[in-house]
Amino acid sequence: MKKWKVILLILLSLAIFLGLFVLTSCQSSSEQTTAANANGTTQVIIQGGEAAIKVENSTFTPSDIVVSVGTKVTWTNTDRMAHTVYSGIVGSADAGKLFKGFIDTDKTFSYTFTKAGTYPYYCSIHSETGTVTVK
Ligand SMILES: [Cu+2]
Repeated sequence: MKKWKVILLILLSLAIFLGLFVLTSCQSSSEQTTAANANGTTQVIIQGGEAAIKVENSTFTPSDIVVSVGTKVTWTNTDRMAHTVYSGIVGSADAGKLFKGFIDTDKTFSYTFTKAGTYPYYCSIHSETGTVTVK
């Protein structure tokens, strides 16, 4: 009788442990995946409908993100100075054609990417750069 109770208790705790493990592993895989590139930069893959990029110390963080079509990307400026988010490459003919955002301190700028492609962007004031890859 006693042995039977011990076995039941072990089985029960094992079931709880496995349940928690499955639950936590599911949660971590649904939101975002971070992988290091060969060149040492961090690429963040966002699978949801929204992505956030911070502008701090004149740097876009993360600078390279991969999002799915239809994702709204929001840049938040936490610097004491203003920054801009211009689509394209500095000096190119299509610079600032797709989007052109001015972000003051503690303000945000958002753009929803509706087509697949690679979208480089830059700050027209300090020339920091980033890339949004839409898949
Ligand atoms: Cu800037």
